[in-house]
Amino acid sequence: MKGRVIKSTGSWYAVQTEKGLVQCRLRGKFKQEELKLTNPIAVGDYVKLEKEAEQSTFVIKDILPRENYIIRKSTRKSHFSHIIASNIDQAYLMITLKNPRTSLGFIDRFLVSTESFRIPASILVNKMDEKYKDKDLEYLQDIKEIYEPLGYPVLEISALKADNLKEQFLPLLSGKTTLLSGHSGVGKSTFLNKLVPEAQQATKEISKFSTKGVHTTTFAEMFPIENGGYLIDTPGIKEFGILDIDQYELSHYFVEMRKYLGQCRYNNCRHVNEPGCKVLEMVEEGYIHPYRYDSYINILFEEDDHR
Ligand SMILES: Nc1nc2c(ncn2[C@@H]2O[C@H](COP(=O)(O)OP(=O)(O)OP(=O)(O)O)[C@@H](O)[C@H]2O)c(=O)[nH]1
Ligand SMILES: [Mg+2]
Ligand SMILES: [Zn+2]
Repeated sequence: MKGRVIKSTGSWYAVQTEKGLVQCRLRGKFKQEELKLTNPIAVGDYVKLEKEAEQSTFVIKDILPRENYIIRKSTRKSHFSHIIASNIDQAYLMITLKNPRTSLGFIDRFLVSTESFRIPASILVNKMDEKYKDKDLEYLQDIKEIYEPLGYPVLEISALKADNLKEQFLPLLSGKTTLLSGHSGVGKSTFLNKLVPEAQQATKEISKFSTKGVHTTTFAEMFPIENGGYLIDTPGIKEFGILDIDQYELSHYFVEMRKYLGQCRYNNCRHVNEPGCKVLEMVEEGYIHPYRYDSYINILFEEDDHR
């Protein structure tokens, strides 16, 4: 029997099959793509099941090839990654302007991950019902000016207060598997509960003493939405992992750099300080945003450290 993993608690997996939801365990090891993973099976995976003798539970015998996946760095083991979810059609990165402020570097790491699989991504700026200082609103303006021209929609929302979320989002989510990700405390579960009221995911106020989220959601879970499709609520994350991307390949995942890549003098240009680099020229001339270029350099050298 085949099915799709919709929830994983580490030892048990809830798998949606034609015949309904079944609980499964894992037995044996699976060969993984060249990644060191803390979770062999992720939410979104398609799996093959076998019934356990004389029991109502199943065993996962095999995992079908993943079309794509998004990873984060493992919090416990360095050099290990954790798959947040797999086989997704589109990704929503939920961010906030303050408490906690989502950094541009964080947004760019996410977008590199989604671009590497050509997964369409949107940025949801949540908590827009709150009052903001000018400097926070300037930050919002920067975000719109940077990402909208690149083809990433920037949507201002209030998961808590808006009463038209279903009207706005159900048509966008229909028939698709959508990943919802972002820092802890930005409002992912609040958003999910508005769209899928049966979900009743726990949400929690951010501690007054610390602006860091408290990780209210601890496991990723897929929720079926009206008219078909799934929305995946995930635990807040500190840092996305970047797949094993070659240093000459990274620029392919910055959409605004892509079109200039054949035009550098050297075909092994990393766009750092090479003479005749078209990317550097375009940064200087203002066609590539300096903040995006900063993120590029940060990811390039940070990833270098791990080699
Ligand atoms: N003002 C305001 N508060 C919001 C909004 N959305 C969520 N919150 C509040 O933000 C806090 C965190 O919300 P959650 O939905 O638990 O956040 P989360 O992203 O699921 O957090 P984790 O599960 O820890 O990753 C709660 O107190 C929510 O009520 C919003 O649109 N406006
Ligand atoms: Mg949550
Ligand atoms: Zn170059």
